[in-house]
Amino acid sequence: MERIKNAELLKKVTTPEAAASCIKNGMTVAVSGFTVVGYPKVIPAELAKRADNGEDLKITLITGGNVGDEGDGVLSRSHVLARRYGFQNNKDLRTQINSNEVKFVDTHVGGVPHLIKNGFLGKLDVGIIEIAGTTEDGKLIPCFSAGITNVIAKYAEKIILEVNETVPLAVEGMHDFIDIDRAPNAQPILISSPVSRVGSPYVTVDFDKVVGIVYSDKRDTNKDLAPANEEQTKIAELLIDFLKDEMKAGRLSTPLPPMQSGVGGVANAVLTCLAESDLTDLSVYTEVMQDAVIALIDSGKVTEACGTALTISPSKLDDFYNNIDFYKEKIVLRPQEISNSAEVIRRLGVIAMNTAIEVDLAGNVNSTHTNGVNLMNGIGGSSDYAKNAGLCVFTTPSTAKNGTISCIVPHCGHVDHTEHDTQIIITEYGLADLRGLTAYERAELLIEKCAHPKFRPMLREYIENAKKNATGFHDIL
Ligand code: 0RQ
Repeated sequence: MERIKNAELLKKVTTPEAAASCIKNGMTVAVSGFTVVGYPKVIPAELAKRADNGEDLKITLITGGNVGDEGDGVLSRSHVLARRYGFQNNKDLRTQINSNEVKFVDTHVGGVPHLIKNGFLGKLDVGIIEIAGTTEDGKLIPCFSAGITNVIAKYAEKIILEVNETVPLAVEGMHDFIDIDRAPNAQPILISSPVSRVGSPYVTVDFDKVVGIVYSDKRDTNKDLAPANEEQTKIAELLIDFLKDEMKAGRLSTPLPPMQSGVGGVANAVLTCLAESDLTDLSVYTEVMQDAVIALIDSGKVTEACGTALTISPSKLDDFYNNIDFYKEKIVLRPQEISNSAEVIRRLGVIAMNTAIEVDLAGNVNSTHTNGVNLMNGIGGSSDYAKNAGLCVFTTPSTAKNGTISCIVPHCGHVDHTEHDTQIIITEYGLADLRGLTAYERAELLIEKCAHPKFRPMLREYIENAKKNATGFHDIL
């Protein structure tokens, strides 16, 4: 079946070579997609081919979240990227960022639309948007992410569309787009629950800006998630027991406020353990929904969920596609400006659960750099949630690199989330509730509850030495 149902847009179908010809050396290009879904794959391959054939082609690339290997991987291996804004988690790109070949500006996910709309990143020359199809009146039906798609459609000077024929057209209706005006005219976002709809399922685009449409048969390259290990499961259990105690004490509502869960093994373990717990009437207000959210919906524990991307593992994809109408009632895909909106996160009292690389004795968290200097992925949306959450949780194994490095450290080599925002820290050894504690108290609790026993003497010694030399309130830290 023809996926472009609008006659005027249908005339714009062309070859990848012709469509990509509008992208020239030095331009700024923004692409749709978030995590490994909904990002263009055909045009990046075309740009890589041109660079491999000797063309001088370097671009600035803006994304909403990370994109799959056919985006960042293909472009970095062909040395097309000069500058990069947004979130990334590609190993080849990471190497080029850490060797300074690619200039990377780590950007809050929730803040990317603001940077584009206000021209803070310069002119947006070309936007590339992957879609499942269009409506008869030419509205765009995005794939399984929303990200910055609506912002690209509005602010890019030229648009290329990639129609992905592997994505079921039944995705239509899963999105809820709302265009927020620039301040001071930004309208309030009247979302009262994860699935309350305030906008349109479609993205509108000015036909005159569309310079080419290409078809794609390239599937999103997602991988099956590894099952949770013992350490991750222990962290998840500690968190769930804590949430139950908080509900009993009346500090958290029953049912719980919506939950946000970050990326990585611990984050997935938490959601998996929630599915096995006796907690019910759960809801999810997050950035990336993965398999565990589907499992929670299947088990009846989660009644509603929203995020800016829905990433399903290959082994679970057919089941999901076969039951998509069932899930469409319970899942909404929102643009990242809304999924990560401080206003909504604060009002709903979202429980933010993110992963740290290291936590220092004051409670500051580093989630982006190893050894203080090497970028791992980026801040992503972790701060959008951590800073505005009703409850802010960070988890980390107590050690890294086969137990050789303590993840509880005297000082973080790099700080992403300050002591003013972090509240609950959990490792496989225990949970430290830092709320209402002084810096001294926080340090002691983190050592006793969270640090690996073999690193506790070293951390205690640090505190004792610092105390001896203290001349002021915070000198120990
Ligand atoms: O290194 O890959 O060489 O083995 O860091 O660590 O334990 O595999 O952890 O996959 O859960 O990711 C914080 C990176 C955790 C992720 C982070 C090394 C470790 C390993 C990865 P290897 P693990 P995970 C909103 C939420 C920021 C974005 C975010 C992340 C590698 O969760 O990117 O929160 N967060 N987004 O060995 C040296 C230490 C270390 C260390 C770990 N202390 N020292 N190396 N490692 N701790 C949603 C989105 O934004 C999409």
